[in-house]
Amino acid sequence: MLLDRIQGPEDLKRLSEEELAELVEELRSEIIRVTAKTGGHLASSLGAVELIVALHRVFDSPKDRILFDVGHQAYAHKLLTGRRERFETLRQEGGISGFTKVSESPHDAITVGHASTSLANALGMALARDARGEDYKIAVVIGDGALTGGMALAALNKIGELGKDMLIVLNDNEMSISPNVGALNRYFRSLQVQRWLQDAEERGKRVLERISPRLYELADRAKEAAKLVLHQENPFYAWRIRYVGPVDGHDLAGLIYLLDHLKDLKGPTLLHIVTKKGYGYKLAEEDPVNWHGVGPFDPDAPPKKGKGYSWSLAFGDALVELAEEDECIFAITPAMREGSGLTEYARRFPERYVDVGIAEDVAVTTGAGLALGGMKPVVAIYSTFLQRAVDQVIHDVAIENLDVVFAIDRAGVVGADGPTHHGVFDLAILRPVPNLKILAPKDAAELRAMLKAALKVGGPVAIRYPRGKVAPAEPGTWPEIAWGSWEVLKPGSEAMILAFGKTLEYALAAAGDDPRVGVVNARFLKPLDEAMLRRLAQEGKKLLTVEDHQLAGGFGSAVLEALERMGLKAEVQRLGLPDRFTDQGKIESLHEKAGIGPEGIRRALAEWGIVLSPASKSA
Ligand code: HTL
Ligand code: MG
Repeated sequence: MLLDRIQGPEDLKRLSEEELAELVEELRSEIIRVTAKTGGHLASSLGAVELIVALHRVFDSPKDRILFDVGHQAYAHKLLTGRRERFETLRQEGGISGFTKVSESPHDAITVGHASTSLANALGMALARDARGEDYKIAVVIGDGALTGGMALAALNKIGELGKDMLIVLNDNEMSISPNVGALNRYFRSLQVQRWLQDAEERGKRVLERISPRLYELADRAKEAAKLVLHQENPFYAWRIRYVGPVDGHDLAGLIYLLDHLKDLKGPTLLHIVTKKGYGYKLAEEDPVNWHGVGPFDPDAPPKKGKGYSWSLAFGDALVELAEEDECIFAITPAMREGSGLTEYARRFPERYVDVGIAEDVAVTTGAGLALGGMKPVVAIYSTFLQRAVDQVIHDVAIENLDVVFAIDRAGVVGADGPTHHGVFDLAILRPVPNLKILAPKDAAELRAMLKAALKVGGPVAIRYPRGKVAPAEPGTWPEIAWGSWEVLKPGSEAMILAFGKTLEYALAAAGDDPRVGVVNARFLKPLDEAMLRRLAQEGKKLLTVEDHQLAGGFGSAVLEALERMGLKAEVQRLGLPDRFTDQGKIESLHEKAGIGPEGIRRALAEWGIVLSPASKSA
């Protein structure tokens, strides 16, 4: 295999054009072979193979900096930059990241996972480069989805003003995870043919002729129209950024030729390439939404998505039922329709559904506006991505105590996506915010009860639930929940484990049927059930808090604060994630490592002389 001979990008420079084409095929096969075992962002990575080969052929990484936005499309980059052997460990515990990561390789220019950060990083790097009088090149790969984020657009605004030298490759596959949204995206679709009319028309013509005779012919015919678009309408021109494209992003020779011409241009240039998500793998091409991120799969069969029922679907199904009854309900997603369980809702209530693009800040403040306009917005957002909208929650929603419900999915450790995606800061972020209430259900029925109650109680309410499976609740049933109440799931004579959501399972498993250890479903995280907490403390119970969240600022901290506030003394131990970033890996294994799984709970109880044998675990 050619790939065996590629130790780094320099080896790529020695290959012939034919060999490069062969290498592209090998990269695709290797990405499919390994992703079938590890799972990962297959469709995005397949669509970027030619681009990545062309970039490494033309630029000199790591001297030149190649930045990948989100970093989920960079598998070919990993394979070409000395990580061939370790590629099998993709997304596994102790293995290489599914995104680019500075500490993993000198070829990874930025550490990513969240979208829309590449351009601001590139701006900063360009400022640093110029300040230090260095002369390396900066190339940015950003998807059409990532370009919907305000951060990307704001960075472009500054890059254009300063005229910093960099090449921005817009990898446009018309897809975010689901079909992309936004006016800019509409505009891209309206671009039938573009020409490179940068300084000399003839030069542009030659390039175009070389890239694609068909495009050249079309361009010639549409010359006047194209000019119009280029000079008067093209939004990048308004940003003072040179625009080139759109060109075929799977034409390797064309890409290399073009990049070679663009790499030395002064000022910022945006090359718009059009690619197909999942390119080269039929199943993924046909169903890019389901092949965006996949678990391990059989390469010859469609992916088994959504095996079983999930927390996301439990939320989405409940919201559909509620929206049938209440015409004021409005659902908002920042580009996560499928992941948030809103596919059916979007189909049923298109007029009360909005995908704002990868713009969590806009999602939250649109919720504020909807509430001010008299609607009942539900903002569905992953815990990790809510980090992008902290000020919007505080400033736009909470200060005026607006009726906005936050459905916080993927709360807790999420597994193979690793530290960029773990949802382990939301409680610390949200707990100090006045007016905001925070809930966490133990099962799908309780999620339904909470969602219904949240829409009624008024003011902002956040409901947090983990990634993964949950048993479906009975449709049409709406269990009542006493607002603010915890629930004793199992009494205990000596110690009570206070847990919520995912860690309740662990608490119950650890406690087994030992009469000394009880378990409380601490489902209201703010406000806490202070009446129950007072009672437990007064009874002299030892309290063990367990949370799938950073220990700092989380639920255990809230319990300590409440005890102090009430002037109560109790023996307390807190289990949660330690003060370091949690690695990628299997959720249960990461939990055990952090000591919040059943073993960790048993160890903590043993500190109090309550020794439970794993065998006492009830079925
Ligand atoms: N919100 C933020 C801030 N960051 C991320 N990463 C997401 C949501 C979730 N997400 C991805 S990949 C992706 C989203 C929305 C779509 C990106 O579309 P783009 O790239 O057009 O940029 P493409 O896949 O090649 O089409 C991940 O979490 C990996
Ligand atoms: Mg895209």
